[in-house]
Amino acid sequence: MMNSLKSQGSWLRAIAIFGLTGLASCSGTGGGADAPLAPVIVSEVDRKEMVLIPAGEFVMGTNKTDPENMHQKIGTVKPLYLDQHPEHKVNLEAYYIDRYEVTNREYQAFLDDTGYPDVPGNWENGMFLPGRENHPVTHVTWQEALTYALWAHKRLPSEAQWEKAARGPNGNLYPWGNEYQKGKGNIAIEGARDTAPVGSYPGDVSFYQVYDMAGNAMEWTRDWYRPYPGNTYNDSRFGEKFRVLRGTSYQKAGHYFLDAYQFAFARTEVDPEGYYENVGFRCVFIPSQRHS
Ligand SMILES: [Ca+2]
Repeated sequence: MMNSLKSQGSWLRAIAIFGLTGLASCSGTGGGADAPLAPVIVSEVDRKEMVLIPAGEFVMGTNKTDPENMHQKIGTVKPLYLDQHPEHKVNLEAYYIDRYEVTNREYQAFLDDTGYPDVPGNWENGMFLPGRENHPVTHVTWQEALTYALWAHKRLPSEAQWEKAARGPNGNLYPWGNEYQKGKGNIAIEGARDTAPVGSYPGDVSFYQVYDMAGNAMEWTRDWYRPYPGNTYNDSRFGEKFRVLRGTSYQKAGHYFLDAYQFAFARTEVDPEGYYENVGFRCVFIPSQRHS
């Protein structure tokens, strides 16, 4: 990953306060508080299609192990799977999640509307490159992604929200099922070796019809890198130092092409002040948190 740092100032806090007081803005949920939730909505601010993930339990994490010590063979610091232990059930209230990753064009609308001062690091002269309007925005820090989410009256997904949307109600190992199938997503050498327009890999789709959860850009979640309840793996990196990315990406470098990183429960922790060429995001909206 390419990584560098950006500074954040009081401007972010200003929009955060605005966002937290203005969570009321998605259409299509259909009237009163007791009305059934629509399966699909279009959010009013960024006009993105969002898919309902119904309330209920799902399977999070895994009990897989790495008996061959593959992580030593590939030279990674972190043992495989241990930070994803144990497999456990999580009950979430209903929420909506963007069907697609946030695109360059959508991020441009955010910049135009807010005057936010920092543009993604791969843009030129304040604009994304020609022909890339529907590619996922990348090179954005965690706080920039969060600021976009607040502007759109949404939130960044928790790890649990992201993982449920990817695995579905039956705990799929991959968004599309339990068997890895090459070419399903824009992943490493199987794909475009670059970001692709969102949704352009029709096989990279989850039970809930959410796209690009295996590949294209990795995605920020709002969560710190912490152990799951009942986890016994003692990692000094746990705590409020790193934010968790979910999914893998087009990037072919490093170890991310290995099977262990393709599972829908895989976690990648990174410095939230960095920005990365293969990291973007999508947002969630929680109907019960709407203001009346
Ligand atoms: Ca993705």
